[in-house]
Formats: sequence, structure tokens, C-alpha cells
Amino acid sequence: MFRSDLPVVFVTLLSLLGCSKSTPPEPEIYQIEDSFEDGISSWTVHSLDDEVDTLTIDWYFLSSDERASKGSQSAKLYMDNLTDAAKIWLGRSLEVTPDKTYSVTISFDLASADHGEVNVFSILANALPQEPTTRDDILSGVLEGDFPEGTYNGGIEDFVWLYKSLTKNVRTTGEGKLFFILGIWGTWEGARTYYFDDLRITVTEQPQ
Ligand SMILES: [Ca+2]
Repeated sequence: MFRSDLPVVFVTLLSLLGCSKSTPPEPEIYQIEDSFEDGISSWTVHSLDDEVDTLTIDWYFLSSDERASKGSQSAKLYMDNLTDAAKIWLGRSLEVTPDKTYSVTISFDLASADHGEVNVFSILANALPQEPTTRDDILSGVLEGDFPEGTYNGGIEDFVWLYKSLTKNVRTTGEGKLFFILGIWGTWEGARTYYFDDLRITVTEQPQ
């Protein structure tokens, strides 16, 4: 089975501010690409609303070779959503410049077997100027039109790879960081499994 020796997780600063008075500054552009071929160790795993009384529901976010849209590995999320409200996501940060506005595009493939239009779960994908820890945080700046179909896979009774993409502007704080999240918000009491792959995040400085 093909497996690239090249690192699949990388962050590149494609251009820096110009240093000549006669040359207008080039906008900062950053890219993160992750096909999860080397696991999910570049990410931290987070959860909210995953406890019933004192018991934590069963869930995990792991790398998996069960299916992939690129390469042979993906990031597998399982949740037994007994709380009817579990939110499980991967998170990572990127150092940029304080007090600047960036256009952020997050695109990825999601394998979902949710073939009914009722009881689909919601997709969590967002870019934020500070690390999200609460329900309100993870929804900050999320628009009603973002992923309105949720995890619905078009009606196929099997896993289907779906392409998803979101673009938004984010203004950094004095901390000069961007935080990215990718996961699922369970909205119905049942167990579900999803796979994420071929994640691409592009960050482009906007005119001030
Ligand atoms: Ca992959």
C-alpha cells in the first residue's frame, strides 16, 4: 500500500512582509495540510457535554486505516451520544501576527453514513482568535448557512466521502494566534462514526 515518506503535516509561511520601501508588503499566507497519514498527534482532542450524571459517554478520536479519501489513513471519530449534545473536536493553533484580519478557508473530506435527512449531526469547523473552551466559544462567528446539511450524506446507506469547505474572516487579538477546530456536534441520542481526511487550511492576511 502506498505511503508517502514525506511529512504530511506541515505549516509553511509562504511569504513574509516585504522589506523594501519600494516594494509593497506581500500579504502573509499560511497553509496547513493534514491527511492524517501519521496520525493525529499534531492535534489535541477536546470534548464538551459528554457526561451523563457522573458517567462519561463512550467516544474517541483516533487515526484509522479503515477508510481514507487520500492516502491510507484518516481521523476517525466515534461517539455514543447518550447526552444528546456531545461535542468532540480536534484543535490546533497557528502563530500569526497580532491585531490583523485573516481570511481562513478550512476544507476537508468527511465520511458519513448519515443517510436520513432527519437526525443528522452538526459539523464543527471554525477558526477563532482564542482557544475555544465553551459551547459559545466553538460557535463564535459560525453562520447559520455554514454546513446547513450537517452530516447528511445524500441518502446512501453506507459511508460516503463528502467535500466540505468554509471561508471566514478572523481578527487576531494581541496574542497573535489562530485556533482551528474540526469535529462533530451530536444532536440526537445515538451512536455515530465519522472519518475526516485531506484537511486543508489556508490563512491569508487581509488589507488592514
Ligand atoms: Ca489520509
